Amino acid sequence: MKLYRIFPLITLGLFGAAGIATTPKYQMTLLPISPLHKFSAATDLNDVGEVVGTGITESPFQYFPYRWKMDGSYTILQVPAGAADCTPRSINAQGRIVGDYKVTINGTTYQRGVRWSSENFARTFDLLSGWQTTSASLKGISDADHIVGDGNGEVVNGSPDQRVQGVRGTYAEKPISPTGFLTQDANATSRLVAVNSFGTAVGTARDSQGRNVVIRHKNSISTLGVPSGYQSASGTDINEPAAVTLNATTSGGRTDPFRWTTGVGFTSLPKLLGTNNLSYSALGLNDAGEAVGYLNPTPFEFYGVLWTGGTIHALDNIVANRGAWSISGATDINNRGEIIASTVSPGNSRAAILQPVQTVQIDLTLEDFIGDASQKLLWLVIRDLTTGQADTRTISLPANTSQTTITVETPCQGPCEVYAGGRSWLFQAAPVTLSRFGSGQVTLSLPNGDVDSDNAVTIFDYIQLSADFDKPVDTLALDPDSDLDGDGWVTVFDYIILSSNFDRVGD
Ligand SMILES: [Ca+2]
Ligand SMILES: [Ca+2]
Ligand SMILES: [Ca+2]
Repeated sequence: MKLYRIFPLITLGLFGAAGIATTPKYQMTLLPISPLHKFSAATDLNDVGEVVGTGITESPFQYFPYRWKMDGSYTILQVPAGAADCTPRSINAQGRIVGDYKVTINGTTYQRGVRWSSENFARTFDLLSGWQTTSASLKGISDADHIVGDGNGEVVNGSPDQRVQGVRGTYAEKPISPTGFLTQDANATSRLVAVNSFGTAVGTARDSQGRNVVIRHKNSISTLGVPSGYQSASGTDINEPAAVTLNATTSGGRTDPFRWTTGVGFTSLPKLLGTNNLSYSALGLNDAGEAVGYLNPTPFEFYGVLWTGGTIHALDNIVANRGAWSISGATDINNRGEIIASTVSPGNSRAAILQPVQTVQIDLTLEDFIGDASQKLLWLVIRDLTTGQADTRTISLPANTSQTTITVETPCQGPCEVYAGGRSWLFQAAPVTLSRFGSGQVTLSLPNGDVDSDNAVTIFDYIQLSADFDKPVDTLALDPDSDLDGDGWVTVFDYIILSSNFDRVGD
């Protein structure tokens, strides 16, 4: 939890790598947590905007499993009986989740794997049944329901094997199968941390020279080795094209970020200018090959980074609204370019989602209005049809106009709907598709006549207008919207507007 910012960031933003012409722009949202929890951390996200991680209490530190959705809601997931420190590690497109928890039996603490259905039912408390396991964890689930992780205690010839090894299976079936080791010495270990929907997993194992090397596993375990000149390496993520992120460590103890791709092999990921001697870790990868991770110049300093378009960005430099929060790391990036990050401010540490910023231009007309539109607050809602996220704000038009163009930035992306309405105007919706960092345009013309603001022009609007009839608007204590056209009086012209839109219902 101790994440200090003491490293001067004078070089950030001065990266000289060739690549994209425009700087990506991101918006940050802290993920909500229960008032019972102080800190939070995110571990994984899927392509429909669901995030998993933990809410954490302060004294003592205890970890509770969370699933967040982009509609702003969260669920504290069911915890196995007797479990402590329950952590979801991965979520797939179907909303299925895997992770681990700790349980203490007769004074000994065991770690065990767990999986949750999309309905929040913790399905498997006895993962690795038949093993005498003290340590088991599920680390990854693919969109095709492959599960990978690690565990010890496989019973071989009647006795448990205490060496940690990779395990894999599918969401629906038991038991989980062991992957074995690269070598058969007493210190052998293997672990799997991520899997793609073709069933190819990535992880780390000790080889016959005692080095940690990057491994893949589909039908059997195989080594990718280590980048030339490095002492050890560990795999961190794999995408659908089977590219891998990994980190390699020098004899001097510096860790460098790499990608491995089929037919190419290892490629080092760029560093921020002037930081070549500092350690980096690449943690998460999307299908386009974008990666996220962190720079840690000392064991206590962390700065989140994004690799995209052949260059690197410090996340602090490309997030528009982070306020007092610094972005100390990023765990994964999905195919929409959304990033789960850890953020720190003095005394606190919270999980956040970073989303690409898109732009929408709305050409807006308030029908049948000649008054001062700046006095009429309206609602504008941009809804992301993929994630359910609703970007809601109030708007007002300039004085003495009933028509204007409003340009707003939004984290909504892909197929979206734009709604505007409120006061005496019916809500109208228009579809728009927003490519990442792109822009779109909609035209909305809002019918007038909804005196009581229930988004329909009905007899009740007629009754209210009748009650206010022939009065100046400044004498109407409760309902100035009876003056539909904004000329200051409730007259026959307002009746005509209401009549012409009678029985209409807003979107
Ligand atoms: Ca990933
Ligand atoms: Ca109405
Ligand atoms: Ca009027």
